[in-house]
Amino acid sequence: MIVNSFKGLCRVVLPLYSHKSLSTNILVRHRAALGKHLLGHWRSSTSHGKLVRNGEGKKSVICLEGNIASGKTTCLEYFSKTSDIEVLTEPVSKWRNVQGCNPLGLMYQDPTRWGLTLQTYVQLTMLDQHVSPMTAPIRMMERSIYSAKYIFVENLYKSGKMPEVDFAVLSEWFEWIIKNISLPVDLIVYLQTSPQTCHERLKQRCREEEKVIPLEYLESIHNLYEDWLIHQKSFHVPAPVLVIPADHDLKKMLHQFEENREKILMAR
Ligand code: TTP
Ligand code: MG
Repeated sequence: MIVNSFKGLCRVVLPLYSHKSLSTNILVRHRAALGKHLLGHWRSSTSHGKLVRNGEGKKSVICLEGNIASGKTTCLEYFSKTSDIEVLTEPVSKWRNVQGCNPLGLMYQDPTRWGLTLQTYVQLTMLDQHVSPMTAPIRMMERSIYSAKYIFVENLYKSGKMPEVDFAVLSEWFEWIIKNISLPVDLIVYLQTSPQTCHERLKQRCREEEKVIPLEYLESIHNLYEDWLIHQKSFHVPAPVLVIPADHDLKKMLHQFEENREKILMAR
């Protein structure tokens, strides 16, 4: 089921930095650093003096979304066997170990203290994935910078576990990023599960940090996902949504992935 067709609005952009509050010195250094990072991967668009990635229009980006343990990695692994697809799994290992620290574990132990720390790092690592040069005509990636903000940050804040000032700082960062940097997404594949199924899978998988996750947490994440991608009443949806029911066993899921192959890979 394709839920909506909205695409491309935030397709641009690293503006040439002319923000009044930046000093010339910072401006020059900023440009130089950006130039170094982006050289070869980006070009200035002719119309608005904005930067977009070379060949961006010819490639397609598919983001896999769904609750914790909904089967995103399994789906990615399945499609990684297809040629011409680049698969980017979520950088969970980084979230568990950044220079010897474990922000994911800390967040689950004390969300109020460490939520901002984890989510700042998640936002950085997701941004890094979105802007990294594509190595194939199709990219499939696990989650997106959008769900990190619209689902996880939102959940921490709404449940009273993230202080208002932390939420405000993260929100300003996020808004700046999506306004100024091109993060094209052509299709969202939503693996739709019941929170109960995810809870069962979590228990089986037994990731150390996640042992403390109660069913209610998965229910909150589920509701935020449904409001965003199914009812489309909470936040901007950056691409059309393909929904795949994902409560089934592995065999049936693989079958469904195959059945949806065309729809997924024709995202362009
Ligand atoms: P998931 O994105 O759910 O990855 P997964 O590998 O568990 O899912 P699947 O089985 O479907 O492949 O997230 C991994 C962990 O990171 C999980 O405990 C939730 C947490 N997390 C946050 O706390 N904040 C975030 O912004 C994101 C994206 C994840
Ligand atoms: Mg995964």
